[in-house]
Amino acid sequence: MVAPPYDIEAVRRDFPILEQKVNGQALVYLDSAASSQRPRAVIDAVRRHYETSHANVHRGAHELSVRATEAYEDARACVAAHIGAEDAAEIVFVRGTTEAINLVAGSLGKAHIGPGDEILLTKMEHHSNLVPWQLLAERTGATLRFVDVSPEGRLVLDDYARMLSERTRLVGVTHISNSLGVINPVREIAALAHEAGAFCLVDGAQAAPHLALDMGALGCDFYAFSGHKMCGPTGIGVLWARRAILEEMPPYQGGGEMIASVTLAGSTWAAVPHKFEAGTPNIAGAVGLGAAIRYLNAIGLDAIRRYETELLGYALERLGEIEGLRIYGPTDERVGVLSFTYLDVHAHDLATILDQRGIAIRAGHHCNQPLMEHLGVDATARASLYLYSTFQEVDALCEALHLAGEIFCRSA
Ligand code: 7TS
Repeated sequence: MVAPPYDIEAVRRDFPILEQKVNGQALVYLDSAASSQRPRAVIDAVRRHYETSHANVHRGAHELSVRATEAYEDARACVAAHIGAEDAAEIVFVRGTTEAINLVAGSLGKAHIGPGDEILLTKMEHHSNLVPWQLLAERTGATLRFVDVSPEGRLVLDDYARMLSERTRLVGVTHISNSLGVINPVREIAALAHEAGAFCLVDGAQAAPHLALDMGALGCDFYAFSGHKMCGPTGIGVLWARRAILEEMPPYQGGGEMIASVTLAGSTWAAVPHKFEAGTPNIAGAVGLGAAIRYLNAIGLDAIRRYETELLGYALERLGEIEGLRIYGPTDERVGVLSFTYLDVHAHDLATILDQRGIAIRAGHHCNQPLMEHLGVDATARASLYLYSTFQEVDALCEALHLAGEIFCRSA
């Protein structure tokens, strides 16, 4: 084992929640793909905002409102720099990935997608990159089509290239699957979508926590992610889109903050991104997300990726030694989101047994029901790793799985 690229013990001390015992055992938190934990830097930034700077934004009539507006817009600039956006106006704050995708479906979808048009998705999409398009298809008469997933757990790219046509209006794809852990070649996917004249939306919920992102290099049109999976608060997320596209899109929700002027006869819209931020936004959430990004960058996403890759290799090896355990997804081009089935133990029973030992994993369909059907399972257990996960935690997981296997075999 090579020395970790950062001081893992110091990083763990940054996360107060990890210090506790659960069910009498040291907490082993392996559910970061559902929601990561927050470092003290984020908790403190949110507390400081409420203690010193909170007021409503963009109203500017008094000092606190000016401070709150500056903090909110600073967070936007921080996100823009972090993902290589050309302009902070390309960052729309939303509740999370789900709302970002609903925004695109509700706005661009309504304006640009009609009967006979096709929306091309994949069989590995999270429900939040599927159901908004189903709703849109119902309303508009558009057709949804789905790129296949290979037995190894990768997108079948030949299939994708064949399915694209002049009818394809939008391609929606997850950057990293929340069940298979696979990293999809989104740059190539976006380039092919553009050749066919389609927009490309990337669901970055599982990628933003792990990968250094550069919107210019990726080449997609929309990129969505959530703060709470990358050490930030819940209820804050980001839709990035090219400014020219955002300017063309009609508003998503109406209300305060998003207008230039209102009369009883009609309204005109504020400039982007405010046109898409109706109502009082999650100001403290944005401040917390800015703090999370600064925290991750202080460690370095490349260092985090190197450490996680090392840890993932170890986890794949150790889990691979357990008889009767099957891991889904490829062994390379992936992150440490590890879905598995074990003997005939139901995933929920497995999660309960592990929880008794203080080990938190997720069990279920992971909002991936069509993918589960494709894999021929109802549910999987899922252990997910992040920058604060350790080799000892992987050992604890494997030990607990051995124990669960023994209990199961005795009772079977
Ligand atoms: N897309 C992907 C790929 C996701 O993994 C998730 C959440 C979402 C979208 C939705 O994000 P939200 O923040 O708007 O809820 N995934 C999971 C998960 O795997 N377990 O819990 C939530």
